[in-house]
Amino acid sequence: MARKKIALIGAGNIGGTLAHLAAQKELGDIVLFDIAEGIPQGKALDLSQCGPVQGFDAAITGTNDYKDIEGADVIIVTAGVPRKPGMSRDDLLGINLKVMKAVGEGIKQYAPDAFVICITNPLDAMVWALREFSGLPHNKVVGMAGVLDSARFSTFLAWEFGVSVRDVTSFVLGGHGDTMVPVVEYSTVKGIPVPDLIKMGKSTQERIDAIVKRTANGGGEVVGLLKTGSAFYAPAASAIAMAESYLGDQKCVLPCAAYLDGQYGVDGLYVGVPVKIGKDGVEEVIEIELNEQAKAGLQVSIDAVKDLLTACKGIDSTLA
Ligand code: A3D
Repeated sequence: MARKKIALIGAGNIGGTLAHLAAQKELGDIVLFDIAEGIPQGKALDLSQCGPVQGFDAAITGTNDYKDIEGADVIIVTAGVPRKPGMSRDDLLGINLKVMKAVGEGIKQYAPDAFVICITNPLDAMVWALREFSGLPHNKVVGMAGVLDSARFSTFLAWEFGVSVRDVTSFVLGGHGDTMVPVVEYSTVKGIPVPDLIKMGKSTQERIDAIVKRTANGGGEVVGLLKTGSAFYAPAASAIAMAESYLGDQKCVLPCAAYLDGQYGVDGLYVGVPVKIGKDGVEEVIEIELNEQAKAGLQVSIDAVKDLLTACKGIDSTLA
């Protein structure tokens, strides 16, 4: 069987971490692409030299030429600019929209059959624009945000309850931004919903509310500490989980920014919802019952995504 090919567009902090994780897991051969000359080549060489120590066989190459992504099975896009302290994700819109155009055209020309995972911010708008520019089917282009946001929520819940992170399941819906909706009712410790744990005296509503708030600001908290960039280890791990579900036809249910055509009453937008990822990409959007508060939160989030798309259309007339 031919080895799979993983193309990483953007060889910065997340791109380099993605390459390391994909190599360790032997997901396939890896091509690191960046416009910066020397960075993808240098990282590829350094990572290749991990192989003998760590015992992986993946071929890792760096390039500045889109031709080298030809035939990729999975493409993960991190190209663009990350946040600095004081910047919102939306401040990145104008710069990263141009980047999505170049990346989308490269994918369209060289890897139209790939499963594409977008990470570039502002996520819900960039994944939509990338899909538009690439022309790939909607089920083959998806945004990574919910897996990371849920991982942040789960981490804080595990700390709160003093349990293993493996026992915590949590759900975050909506856009990747301050309007994201962590759904407490669907978040559990070994199947016990968080509201029941509050009733059992294991935490209080106030403490859970604070965790919800911290989750929504999870990226900003890391940016504030790093000062020179944004989170990259957990974002990379999250995208790799999505790639593995596709490559292995695992059919994992993962919260992702997926294209909605009617589900949750939304048409023509990418919004964070639970989806099933298997060999056909996004195989199903799972519509869960939401309480009134979550519905209202989701609507705020959807409106914020709509505003971003209007801004994109104002910048690039081909998107209108
Ligand atoms: P960084 O380390 O700066 O890497 C970005 C790379 O993109 C750099 O190496 C650039 O040279 C490269 N680049 C810029 N323009 C182009 C282009 N036109 N073509 C190809 N490469 C280009 O950033 P990072 O890896 O930390 O973050 C990458 C993106 O992910 C940013 O937009 C972040 O905001 C975003 N991000 C999203 C999440 C989500 O959960 C959605 C989390 C963390 C970061």
